[in-house]
Amino acid sequence: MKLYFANTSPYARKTRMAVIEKGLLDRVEMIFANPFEENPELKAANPLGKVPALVTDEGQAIFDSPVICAYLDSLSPDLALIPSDHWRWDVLAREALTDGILDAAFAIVMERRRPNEQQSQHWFERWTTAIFRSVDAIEADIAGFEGDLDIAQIGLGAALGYVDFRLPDIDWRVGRPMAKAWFDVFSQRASMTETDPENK
Ligand SMILES: N[C@@H](CCC(=O)N[C@@H](CS)C(=O)NCC(=O)O)C(=O)O
Repeated sequence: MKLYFANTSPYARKTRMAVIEKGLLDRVEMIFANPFEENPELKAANPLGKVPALVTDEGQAIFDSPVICAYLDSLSPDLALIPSDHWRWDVLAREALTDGILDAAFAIVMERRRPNEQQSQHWFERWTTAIFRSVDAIEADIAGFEGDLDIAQIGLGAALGYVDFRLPDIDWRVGRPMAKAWFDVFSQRASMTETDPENK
């Protein structure tokens, strides 16, 4: 199968981490694709023109990142990233929270690239508050991100890693020692170090 990715994309990072954690590296051809440049191959795989996008061996196009991760998870029963028992909805809701942190952080990054006079303080504040409020919720629920690896933990690693990478002024660690300690440990996983945008 083919995975279209950009090494600075946190959404793509999440899927690359899932590939590594599921032991699927030898089955995936990684294809670099800059979504902000003309790229017919990427648009054929994902009409939205976004990375990540995956094309299966059967030629089926799959996106976006949560769906790609669910597909990868379905390929082998070992190390289920999305449980099929009653914990499923807790894990998926936690994954959605981490995806929401990513969405807010990515929106801030894009907004900062617009001309100064077009930037919206209202939206900066709304997105920044959403990030802090979500990390507060994770701090209070840190046990939910411990134990056997799941897709919510991968999502949290990708989300906090992206905030550090692109928005170092948003200091989510202050007053959140549990989340900080969690990230310190999680960052040492091979799937995190091998996909770190600052190592490329
Ligand atoms: N919800 C999507 C978001 C993907 C996304 O926004 N990717 C960015 C790169 S980080 C992109 O390709 N942006 C190009 C664009 O918005 O046109 C996912 O989870 O995969």
